[in-house]
Parts: sequence; structure tokens; C-alpha cells
Amino acid sequence: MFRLVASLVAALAIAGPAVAEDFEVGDLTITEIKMIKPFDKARAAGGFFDISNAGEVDDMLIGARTDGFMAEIHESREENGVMRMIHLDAITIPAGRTVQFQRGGLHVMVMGLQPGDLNVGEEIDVTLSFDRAGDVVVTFPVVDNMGGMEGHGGHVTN
Ligand SMILES: [Cu+2]
Repeated sequence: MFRLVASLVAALAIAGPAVAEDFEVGDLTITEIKMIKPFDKARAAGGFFDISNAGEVDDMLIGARTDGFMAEIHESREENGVMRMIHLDAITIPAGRTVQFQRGGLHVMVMGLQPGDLNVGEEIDVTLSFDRAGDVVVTFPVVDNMGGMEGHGGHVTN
């Protein structure tokens, strides 16, 4: 009996996190969605995704919000050898193009986390607001921080 339970636990562990869903709003499609689990004691986590604009008119990401936490649009930039994060009010999503929010660049930062928030395998809903397309609630699976990451561990949240 113990053996059976142990092998079931192993099978569940191998299954890993669910594959992220894609989301659509208007002419926009959001793919490659993930939230990187924060380091221990980090009060912020980075959300990453691609936004493709299949329309003939530019759109803009103008905001992000989530229940219980603050969310902001950020861009990591290297200045004089130091990685800094800049808070942006809006990002243009050009017609016919894909804008990538990825490590070392654009991201949605969820802030005000307490220890134990956002564990691997959990999900967090973030509402992304677009100037033309409107709002869409995007579900971010929380994934492990594989392959190292610059910056977020020391992020100052206020
Ligand atoms: Cu940030």
C-alpha cells in the first residue's frame, strides 16, 4: 500500500505545471504566459508573455492589475552596468507585430507579496488593459525560476 501511494506521488510530481493557456482580446493574442516564482523574501514577481497584434492599427498596453497585490508595467534596462527597472505607463503593441515581455526587458511586476505567496503550480489572474482592445483577464501559471535571472531578487517595491 505504501508503495502504491509513493508511486502515485511520483507520477504527480512528474506531471509538472499545466501548460499555459493563450488569451485573446480584439486583435490581440497573448501567449507564452508565465509568472516566475519569487525568490525567498522577494516581495515582487515578474510576469512574462508575448502579445501579437493581428490588426491593422496599433494598440497600447496601458495597465495591469490583480486582486490583493499591486501590478505595474516595468522594463529592465542596463544603465552603467547596473540593471534597473523603470515603471512605464504604456507600451505600444504595433499593428502586425509581436511584443515580447521577457527576462531582462519588459515585464508585468506583481508587488507587495508576503512570504509563501505565489508558489509553483499556483495561478494568478492579472487583468491587462489595452487602449483599443479593452480589458482581458489573463491567468499566469507560477513557474520555477530555471536558468537564473537578473534583477528581481533585489527589486525595490516602493
Ligand atoms: Cu520589475
